[in-house]
Amino acid sequence: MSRLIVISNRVAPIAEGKPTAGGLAVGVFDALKQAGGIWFGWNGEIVEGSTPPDDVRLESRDNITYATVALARNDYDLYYRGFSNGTLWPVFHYRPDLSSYDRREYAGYLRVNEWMVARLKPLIKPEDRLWVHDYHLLPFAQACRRAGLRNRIGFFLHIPFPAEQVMATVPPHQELVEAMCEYDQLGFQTDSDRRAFTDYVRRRLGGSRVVDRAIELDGKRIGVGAYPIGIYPEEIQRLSLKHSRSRQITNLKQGLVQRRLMVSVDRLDYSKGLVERFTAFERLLETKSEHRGQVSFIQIAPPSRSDVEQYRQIRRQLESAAGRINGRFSDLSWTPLRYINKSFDRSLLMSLFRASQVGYVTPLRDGMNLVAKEYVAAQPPDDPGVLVLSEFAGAAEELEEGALLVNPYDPDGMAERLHRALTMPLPERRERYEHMLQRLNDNNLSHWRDRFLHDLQESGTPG
Ligand code: GDG
Repeated sequence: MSRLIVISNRVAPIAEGKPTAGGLAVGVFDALKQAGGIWFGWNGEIVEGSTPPDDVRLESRDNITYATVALARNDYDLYYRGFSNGTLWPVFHYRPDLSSYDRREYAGYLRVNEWMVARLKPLIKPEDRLWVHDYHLLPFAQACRRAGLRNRIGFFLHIPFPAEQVMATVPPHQELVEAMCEYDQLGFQTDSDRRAFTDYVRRRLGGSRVVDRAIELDGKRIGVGAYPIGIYPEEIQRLSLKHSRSRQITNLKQGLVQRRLMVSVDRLDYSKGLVERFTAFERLLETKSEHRGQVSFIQIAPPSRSDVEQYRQIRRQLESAAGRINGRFSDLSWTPLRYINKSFDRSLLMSLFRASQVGYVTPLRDGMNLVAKEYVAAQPPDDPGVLVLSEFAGAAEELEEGALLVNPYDPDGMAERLHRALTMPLPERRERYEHMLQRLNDNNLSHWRDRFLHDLQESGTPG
């Protein structure tokens, strides 16, 4: 089999032969280990100034070569902080109001994509397959073609693809979608995202024809599919048991006595709907007084992208909401909300999921949301908790029959669903859990990877 070359903005840090980060990193790592190949991308290092160091750091372990580059401060500002996270991220999450556009940043984004291709090119053999990940690298294939690379190239978008009119708020939208059409195979998280993309191509890029799971554009056929990313449920179940007798979880359970626990874990990001979630929890305590003193809500939110203003703003809003709720409802022996701004060990998180009666996962928009899937997989099968899930998370397309779906813009509706989750009888909880677990097993992480790589293999006409 030909080598696999994975390209992502960040190359995940590796500890003890396994990536320390969640879903994507583990899936990519396993695929690479099987096929053998290269993982190329930024190593997280920023070098002061405007000239990036040209050297590629190579490190080989197992079957994988990690090929990483540092970014110049100027490129980090334009490509990463600017166009990727200041323009694309908000628009792709349906928040054009939070997006800002600057031509210099866009030019920097294109330039960094080309620069990365130039660094990677000497490492590529003609028969290698390339698999590019996420919105930082939309024009990567175009830059590859311009550099003369004729390999098969696939792309997977981890975040939503917005509806045509929303996409059109990014000034160079057409150029970007045309650049995406230089890939041989495109992958989206859900069928709605796939449709949003093909709608754009059909309506805006004249002369194209959308056929079954592919688009034809200027005589070229581009595969377009939905590949919902999964997890390894058994691994999560195993991790969730690792800490079940640890001091931290035991202390937590002792502190709760008869209380019920609700848990949320998100990067601190406005797309995750944390303010709306806090408001709905407050509404629950207002309207259903029986939960006062009885329910504890733990929100873990490690800070992210704190050098982008919108992220600093959301942090201030949450601090104020958490203070208000606790000020209003706490008493001497009960604090309703524990809002924690730091990250935790993965297995401790999974044990916390297991110890919680409600997984409260309510993004305003999310490509998939792996926390929702991990919460389900971590449950004790004989006494599972309930997943309260936003209808705007990609995961809702797979879990709609088992989860209690909510509209995160409706605080009263959310409070009602929370009440229902907290009072749901065991037989219903079990039935819902078994349904969801079945879906997670049917579409685990290997399935996601294999389906994408299979379609990439069948796609395009390289050479
Ligand atoms: C993007 C898309 C899509 C969180 N806090 C800690 C921690 N985590 C882990 C979670 C989970 C992962 O990070 C987060 O994944 P999500 O899917 O929830 O969200 P994004 O980071 O926004 O990811 C998303 C995903 O890509 C994959 O395609 O699902 O829609 O936005 O695994 O458990 N892990 C540890 N400590 C923490 O404090 N160890």
